[in-house]
This record gives sequence, C-alpha cells and structure tokens, in this order.
Amino acid sequence: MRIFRISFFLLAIALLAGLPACKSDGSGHASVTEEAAPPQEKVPVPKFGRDTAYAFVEKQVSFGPRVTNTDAHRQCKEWLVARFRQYGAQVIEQDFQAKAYTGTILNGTNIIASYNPHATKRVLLAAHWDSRPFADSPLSETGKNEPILGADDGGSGVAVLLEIARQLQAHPIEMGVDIVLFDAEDYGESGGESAETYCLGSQYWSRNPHVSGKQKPKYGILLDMVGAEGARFTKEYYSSQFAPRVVDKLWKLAQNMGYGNYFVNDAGGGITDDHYFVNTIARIPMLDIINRPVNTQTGFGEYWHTHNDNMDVIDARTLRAVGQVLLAVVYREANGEF
Ligand code: AHN
Ligand code: ZN
Repeated sequence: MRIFRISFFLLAIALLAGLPACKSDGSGHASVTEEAAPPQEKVPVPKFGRDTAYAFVEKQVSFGPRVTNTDAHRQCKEWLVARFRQYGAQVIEQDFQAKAYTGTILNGTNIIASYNPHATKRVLLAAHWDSRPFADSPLSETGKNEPILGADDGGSGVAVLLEIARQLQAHPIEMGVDIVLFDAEDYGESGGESAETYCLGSQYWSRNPHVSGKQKPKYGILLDMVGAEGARFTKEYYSSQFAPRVVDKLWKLAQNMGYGNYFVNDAGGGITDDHYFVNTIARIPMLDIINRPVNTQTGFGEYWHTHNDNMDVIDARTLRAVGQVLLAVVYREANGEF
C-alpha cells in the first residue's frame, strides 16, 4: 500500500513536469511565453465606404482641373495632405521639378502617406492626383486645349485610397502601408514618340523612393480610372510581366468576392502608366488596375481625355468593387493570408 502511494505520487510529478506550459531553458526561467513574439492580432477586412469614396471624387473635382503648376492643384494638395494627416498617416510632401515635353518646368509634389513607417513588411498603393492639361482625345469635340476635370482619370484612384486610409485608421494593422499619390502623370505629349513624357512624378519617386532596403514594399498596386460605371479591368500586359503572382491572386480574390464582372480574365495590352516606372526603375513588382472597355476607339472609356470625364461617369459601385478588393488584399496580407 505504501509502495503504491509513493509510486502514484512520483507518477503525478512526472506527468506535471511533462506538461508543455512552461518548458525550462535551463536558466531556471520559464522561456516559451517570454521569448515568443507577441501574437499578431488578426484584423477582419473592414467594409469599404462607397459613398465616402464617391464624396472624395466630388471634392477633388470641386477644385477644378488639378493641373500641375496651377492654384487648383495647390489647393487640392493642401486638402489631400490634411486628410491623410487627419486619418493618422505620416505624410511626406515629396517636391520635385521636372521638365515637361513643352519645355515648361513643372513644380510637382508626390504625396506620400505611410502607416507603420518602421515596419519591414510593407505594401505600396498608388494613383495619380493630377489631371490632364488638355482634352486631346480624338473623340473630344470642344475645348481641346482646355484642362479636364479628371473625375475618373485621377480622381477615382485617389478617392479609393483616401477611403482605405480612413479604414486603416479605424482598423489598425501591424503591416506597413505606403500610399503614394504621384503628380504630373498626365502632362504627356499626345501621340508622342516617347512615353517618358508621361508619369513624371512616378519616375522621380522611383529614382528617389522614400523607402528602401528592408522597408522596400513587397509589391505595389496602382489604380488608374477605377470609378466608371461598368468598368472592365483586364490583366494589363506589364502587370502580368512584372507582377504575375500578385495579378493572379488579386483577380482570383476579386472573382471569389463576386466582382468578376469588373475583374475579367482577359489579357490587356501594355499601358505606359506609373507602374511601368516603379517596375523598371524602383524594381518593385507593381500591377495596374485600369479600365479597358471593349470596342472603343481609344481603348479607354469614351470620356477619356475629354470634358466628359466628370461626375456623370462615376459609379459608387465601381469604386466599392475596387476598394473592397484592395482592403481584402491589404488585411489578408497583414494576416499572412493573401
Ligand atoms: C498612354 O496612353 C501611353 N498612357 C496612358 C496613361 C494614362 C493617361 N493614364 C491616365 N491617363
Ligand atoms: Zn489621362
């Protein structure tokens, strides 16, 4: 009886010692819970506010055409910077000078809004915030030398990114997010020989990125003309060349979310857009979400580079489709699930 009791006692001690709760590292201190990184909290994907995004397009358009070197452009910049600060981002105004193909010296500003600026795991989200100084589409009939409002061509991508900034403040994540609004994208020569007359701000940023080394973003997503009713986002050629895996995952995710009408599986031709320079100069894999309707003369919307690029072409449902997919990418990536 006595023997039984002692051995039962020893067995109980052995079992307790074998419990995995606090393994010893030999120093006499429990080490497992102390040394492990704090568990990263999983944050659910927030709901994209399509009406807020729509109002952000309206606000930009209310300044008038945001052509680099104009007062409307400066006023819009002040508003954008203030909004990003209000939404808790660390904001850098990256001023630069660039010579337009006309010879004019452009005083441009790339607006950079960063979340978790010290995080080493980062993604880049971008759009251009300037609008075109002329309505030079072959489909344009009046005021060909007048600047355009650019509700879709400029305004829509910025609006989606502002709403994402608002959500990042309301639902914080640990991953780094760099939102970059490029300037002087659309000051290029129409039908010009050299595509390098476009995308002056992104060319500057790509040579002078605000993040590098360990903080270099894993990949980037560019938004250009993401607000028109019934938009069709094809897999743009350079995106598929430089960022094939992100293209594949993003389009699949969009389709699984029910946005397959917008995110179609068709291959699209290459567009010399801001992402081209981020890919080739900064060497960050970046894709472009850009509206490519079927059977139009220009390959873009009929309103493109005309004075019809105003609020009438903007549909909050398209803004939501793009914004909700982007939020899903960002929050899934933060949770290690993209
Ligand atoms: C070219 O057509 C060469 N680039 C178009 C880029 C662009 C202009 N995106 C919006 N406006
Ligand atoms: Zn344009």
